Amino acid sequence: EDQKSILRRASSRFPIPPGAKFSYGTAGFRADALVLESTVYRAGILAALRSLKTRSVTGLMITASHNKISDNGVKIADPSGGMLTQAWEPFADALANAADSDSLLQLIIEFAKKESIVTDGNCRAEVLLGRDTRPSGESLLEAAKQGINSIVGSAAIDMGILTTPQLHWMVRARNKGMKASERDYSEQLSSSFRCLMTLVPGECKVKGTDNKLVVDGANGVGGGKLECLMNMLDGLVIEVRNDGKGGGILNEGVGADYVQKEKVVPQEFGSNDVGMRCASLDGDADRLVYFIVPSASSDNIVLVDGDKILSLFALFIKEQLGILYKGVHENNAYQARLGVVQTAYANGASTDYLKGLGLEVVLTPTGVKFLHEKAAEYDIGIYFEANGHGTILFSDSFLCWLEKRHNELPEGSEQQKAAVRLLAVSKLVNQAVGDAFSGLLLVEAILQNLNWSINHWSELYWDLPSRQLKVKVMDRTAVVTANAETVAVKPPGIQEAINAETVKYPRGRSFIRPSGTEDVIRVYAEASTQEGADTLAQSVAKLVE
Ligand code: NG1
Ligand code: ZN
Repeated sequence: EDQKSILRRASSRFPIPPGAKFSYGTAGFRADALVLESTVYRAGILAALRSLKTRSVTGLMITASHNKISDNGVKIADPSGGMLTQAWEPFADALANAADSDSLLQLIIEFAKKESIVTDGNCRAEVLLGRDTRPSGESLLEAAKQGINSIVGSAAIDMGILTTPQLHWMVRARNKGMKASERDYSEQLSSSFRCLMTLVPGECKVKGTDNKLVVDGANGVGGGKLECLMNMLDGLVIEVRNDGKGGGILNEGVGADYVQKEKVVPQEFGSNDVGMRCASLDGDADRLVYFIVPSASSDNIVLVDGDKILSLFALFIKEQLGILYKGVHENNAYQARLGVVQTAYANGASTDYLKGLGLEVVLTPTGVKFLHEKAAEYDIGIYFEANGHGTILFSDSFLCWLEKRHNELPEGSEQQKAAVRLLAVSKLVNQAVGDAFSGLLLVEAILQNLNWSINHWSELYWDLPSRQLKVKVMDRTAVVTANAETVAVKPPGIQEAINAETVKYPRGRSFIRPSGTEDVIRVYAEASTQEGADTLAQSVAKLVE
C-alpha cells in the first residue's frame, strides 16, 4: 500500500469533530479529551514528519498538565528535547484543523514538498511516546500511534506513563547517543544530587524526620514517580501525599497551579504541617512550588513560588562562580555569561532582588518556548515562570571549559569544589524543559549547602501583593500585546486606560494578555497592598469586559 492510500484510510477513522477549532497555543493542543482523537492522530503525523525532517528522534507527550482531569492535550518534543520549533506551529494548526482526509492529505503532500521530506520508507522516523495518568490517555495514545504509523517508515516507541520532563529528557538523551530509559534518568538525577550533598560544608546535618520534605503530588503522575526516585537518594527524607493512589482527583484542590493561584493549603495538608517544608508538583510534574503552612488556624500559606526558586538558584550559581573565579585574572578565565529570564508575571520584588544581585534580567512573553530560547543565549541561563516552570541551561562551551578547569585545579580546593558543584548542577537540572524533580532536588541540595531553612529562603525578599483574574470574552484575539506582554497595543486606547488606573496605586503594575491555553483574557495586577492589587485587578478587568 502506498503512502497516500495509507494516510487516506487511517485518517478517515479519525474525523475532526464538527465545528472544532484547534490551536497549538502556549503548550500544544489542549481541549476536552472527548474531542481530541483527531488532533492527537494528526499530532502523531506531525511528530513523524518532524523526525524525518531532522533525521532525529522526536517525542509526543499526551497530557493536559494542571488542567482538569476530563481535559487532555498533546505536545511535540523537538530533537533537542525542547518544544516543537515555532516555525512548524502554523503547520501544526493547519493539520489539526483540516476538514477531511483529502485536505489533510493535500496539506501533508504540500508541506513535505516544501520541506523536502521524503516518505518513501528509506528514511526512518522514530517518535518516543509518553502520557500522564489521565484515563483518556490510553485511547489517545493509540490515536497517536496510528498517526505515526501513517507515515511510511516511522516507528512509534511507547515509553509508558511518564512525567512530561522525563519524556523530553529521553528525547534529548537519545539524540545525544546517551542511554535514555527511565532508569537512566533517575540515575543521572540521583547521582548528581548525591554529588552535591557530599560537598555540603561542615558535618552533615542529616536528617531525622524532623528535616523532612512533604510533597503534594497533585494526584498526578509525579507522586508515584517521585516515590521511585526517592529510593535512590540519600540524605533526604520525603513524604509524598496526593500520589493519586488514595482516591483524590487529579488537580482538584491540589497541585502547584492550585497552590500558586489560590494561595491556600492543598488537600491532605493542614495543621499538622505547620512550619514544615512543603512542595507541590503539578499534574505532569513540570512545575514546582514550595510553601509553608504558617498557622493551624487558617488555610493560608506562605508561597515560595517559581520566582523564589529562581532567586535561590541564581544566588547559589553566582556564589559558586565567584569562588571559581577567585584570584583568577579576567584574561585567563572563560567569562561565563549568566542571565536570568522571567515573564511579566514575575513578582516585581523578585526582579528588583535579582537586579540588586547585579544579574542581567530579561523578560519574554509567557510560554516556556520563549523563555527557553532566551536562556539558551547565555552560558548559564536561568529561567522560571512564577508558576514554577523553569530550569537552568548550560552552554556546551562553558561546560567544556569547566571540565578542563576542574582537572587543572588543586584537588580538594574550594575552587575545585565550586567547579564540581556547577558540573553537578548541570547534570541534575533537566536541560530539555522545566522539571519538578530536578528543581526539587536542586532546591534541597542548595538549602543543605547553605544551611538554610525554608523560612530563611522565603525571606530573601517580600513578594509584592498580587492578583490574577481571568475574563471570558467573545474574542480573545482582540487583545494584542507588545514588549513581552507588558503593553496592550490593541484594542486602541486600552493601555492608556490601564495606565490611568495603575498610577493610582503605590508600586502599581498591571497588564492584560490573551491566554494561550484557555479562552480568556488574563489580568495581572500588583501593588503595595493586597487590597490595592485586588481593586486594581478588578478595575482593569472591567476595562476588558
Ligand atoms: P496561558 O494560558 O497562556 O496563560 C498558562 C500559564 C503559562 C504556561 C502555560 C502552559 C500562567 C499565567 N500562564 O498559559 O505560564 O505554564 O499555561 O501550561 O500561569
Ligand atoms: Zn505541567
